[in-house]
Amino acid sequence: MEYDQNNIFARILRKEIPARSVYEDEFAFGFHDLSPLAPIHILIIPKGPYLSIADFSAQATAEEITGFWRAVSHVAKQQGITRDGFRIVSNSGPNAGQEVPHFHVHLLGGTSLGPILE
Ligand code: DGP
Repeated sequence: MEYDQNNIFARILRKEIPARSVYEDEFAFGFHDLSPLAPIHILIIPKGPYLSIADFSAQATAEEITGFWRAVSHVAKQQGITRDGFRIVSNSGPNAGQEVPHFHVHLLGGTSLGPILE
């Protein structure tokens, strides 16, 4: 599948659609999920055009990969959830219910999250 330059997160990165930003640097953008599933539910996306975690891992530079995961870690600290704990989820493809075809991680915290699958 080709990367769709007009997917929602590409449009958010281009500031065509507003988002409640919590973090931005040259590699990553973090913003509140529109439909939060936990008291803290932040989406973190790389700035490059990657469909999924597999594409990101295969195609991004080492600098982009490092920068992205540092940003994820930074946002977890910024949100104050490192002491009590948090969860990172990345849906990839239809079986996981990936809705937006731009690689993203969900950072979830602020409560006891329960088992990963219900
Ligand atoms: P996923 O299923 O992993 O592709 O989750 C996509 C998430 O993106 C979902 O939790 C809802 C969120 N989302 C979809 N559209 C928007 C949007 O326009 N703005 C924001 N902030 N979040 C969105």
